[in-house]
Amino acid sequence: MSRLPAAAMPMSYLHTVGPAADPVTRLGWGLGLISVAVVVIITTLLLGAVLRKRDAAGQGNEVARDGGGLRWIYIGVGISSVVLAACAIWTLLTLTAVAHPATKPAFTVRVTGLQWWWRMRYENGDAGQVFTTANELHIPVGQPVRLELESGDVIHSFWVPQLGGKTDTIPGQTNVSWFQADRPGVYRGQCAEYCGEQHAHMALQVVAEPPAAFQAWWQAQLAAAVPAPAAGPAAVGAALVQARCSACHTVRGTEAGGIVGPDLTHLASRRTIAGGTLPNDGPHLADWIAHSQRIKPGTKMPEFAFSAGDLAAVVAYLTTLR
Ligand code: HEC
Ligand SMILES: [Cu+2]
Repeated sequence: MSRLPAAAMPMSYLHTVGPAADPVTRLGWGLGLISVAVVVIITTLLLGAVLRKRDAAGQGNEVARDGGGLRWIYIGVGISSVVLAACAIWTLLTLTAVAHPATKPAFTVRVTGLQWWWRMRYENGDAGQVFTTANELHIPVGQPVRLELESGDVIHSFWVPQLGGKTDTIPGQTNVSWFQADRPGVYRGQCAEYCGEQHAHMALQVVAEPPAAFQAWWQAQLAAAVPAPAAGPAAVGAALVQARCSACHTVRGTEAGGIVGPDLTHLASRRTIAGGTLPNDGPHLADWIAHSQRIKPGTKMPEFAFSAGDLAAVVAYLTTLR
């Protein structure tokens, strides 16, 4: 069972790509450099003072006698105060800059943290334009997206380091945030608040696409699931999914309407499954259905002891759900 190579999805807050994150990165570097400069200057002055005092030894302490020491203390406190005040002002300006997007967000996604995956509900004012997916957010490049963050169980924290800071998801509360990706790409995110056994397997991906590609994705997600074929393995699989999986999973356009697990209507369009734990392909789907408790011990997805034929049929059906 191969895990996803970490290098496939960079996750670095030093390489940010949007206006909700860039000012914070600049501030971080700025405060870091100022701190280094302060250490270097203080060390130099201190060494200078020690060496000078040694030279002056034996000739009486001039500095103490003419009161010059006190003057230097005033100058030192003055310089420190100005530098600290400048840092505080820069920090406040940065917080203001990332608090709200410059333009109206394109749409809102309601992200729910759950043990141990992310439900993502795209809202668009119009009830007919709402759909739900899991662990993979698609956004148009260069446009701010509003996020409503909530939890279905314990406290989680939503964090996509290249796009913005962390925001907790707290039961009974909705936290509002936003982000924007200025370059197309796939940005990895991760739950950043310990939330139980499989906290480490609660990742997500943000796929930033040119607006046309995003629109195509959006339209495809709005559609109901591809109907199951009338015969063959996928038809057998569709019946098994109705019988065994529909209590927890939704496949829009069928009778499966469960909401305990991820919406499977367009499962095959996603890159990964189970909170970024496995690549989304036939062998890994089969592995997940048969051994979910071995792959993610404690997950609410039970294991199924299907015959080899039935397992292959279920997977055949799931891979049609483009
Ligand atoms: C008791 C509820 C329950 C049942 C029954 C159930 N699942 Fe799940 N399923 C879940 C939960 C919860 C998750 C999310 C687990 C995680 O990522 O930790 C999940 C995740 C999945 C995923 C990964 C989806 C994604 O986008 O990450 C697939 C595929 C899946 N289930 C298929 C099935 C199939 C096929 C069946 C029936 C044979 C089934 N499930 C039955 C609860 C259930
Ligand atoms: Cu979590």
